[in-house]
Amino acid sequence: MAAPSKPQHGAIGPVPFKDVIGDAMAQRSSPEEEYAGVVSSLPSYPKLRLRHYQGMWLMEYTLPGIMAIQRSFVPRRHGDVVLASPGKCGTTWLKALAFAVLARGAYSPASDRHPLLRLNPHDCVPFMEGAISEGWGGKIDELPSPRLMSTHMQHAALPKSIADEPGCKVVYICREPKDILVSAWHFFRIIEPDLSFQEVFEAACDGKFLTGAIWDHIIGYWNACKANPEKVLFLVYEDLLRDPANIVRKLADFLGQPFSSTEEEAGLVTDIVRLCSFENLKSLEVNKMGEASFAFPNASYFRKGKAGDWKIHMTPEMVECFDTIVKEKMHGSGLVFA
Ligand code: PAP
Repeated sequence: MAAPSKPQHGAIGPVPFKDVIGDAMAQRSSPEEEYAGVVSSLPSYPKLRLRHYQGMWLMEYTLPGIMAIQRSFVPRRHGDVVLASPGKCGTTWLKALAFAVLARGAYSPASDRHPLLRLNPHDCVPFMEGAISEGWGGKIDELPSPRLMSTHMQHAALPKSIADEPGCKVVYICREPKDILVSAWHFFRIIEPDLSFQEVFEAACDGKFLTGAIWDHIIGYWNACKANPEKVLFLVYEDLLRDPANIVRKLADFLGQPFSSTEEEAGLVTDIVRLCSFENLKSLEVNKMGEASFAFPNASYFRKGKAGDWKIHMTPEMVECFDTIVKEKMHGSGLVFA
């Protein structure tokens, strides 16, 4: 196993978030107390640990972070990159790919010292509202530019500094909504073993999901991408499964770091795809054991890694009901999940 290499003073981002946190537990500060009163006064849906805030049902533990971001998120010069998703759509994969693409100058994707070989992708790219809720806001501020971060916030909930700031790019990933439900159920069962798929399904039909109504989440970023494709890149997990190399090139172009012909000839795209593949990441020691944050083991981020698992979890009635809702909600958007 490669030895950890701490980011050097004056380092260029992105650098692994966990290396910046280091052993600085003492420097942790929490906005939780400040927002605790507000959060506890919000309507709750205990089964999924949700609270109703700004018209959305959201994971309770992320709310202090969301409130802090909305109040005071400051872009760090130009170049911040925010990876966004409703959750359970391949965020872990996107984090690995974006980190490998943006950090390829410092870490060759073929190197046996690459940070993704010793750290879970969530430890390389901080989940903003989660990390801030846990008291790591100061450490996110410390990350060298360009910073790479992630969020599950809906587009309508983003502060202007992320949604409108031209220097802050957003990469969104979503997937077939029925697979989101299935993946979320398997994940959530780790902390709520008695939760049935039926319960997750009914809640989701009612707009109660971990990050707000799934369709609102997707449509928000879809419209933002249509309005400003230079600012928001809209990706779909199934496209990534079909042709990862193509999406990696698209990602690098969008982030202003296209692959040079020398890099193409050297096979960098293939190296990145291989490094971040489901099979490779899942097989790494760090991802077989160890806990990232929020009580979920690293292994829980690598379940099946395939499209269409809903077929073995949903009855024809469930499929019909959910497809009808999604179709209605997305009507007129031009977005269709095949
Ligand atoms: P998060 O919101 O908790 O971060 P996220 O990474 O968005 O989760 O989604 C997890 C899904 O991505 C899992 O799907 P599944 O439950 O249907 O299996 C997980 O297996 C899949 N996934 C994670 N990493 C990869 C990867 N490298 N390639 C393909 N799929 C992946």
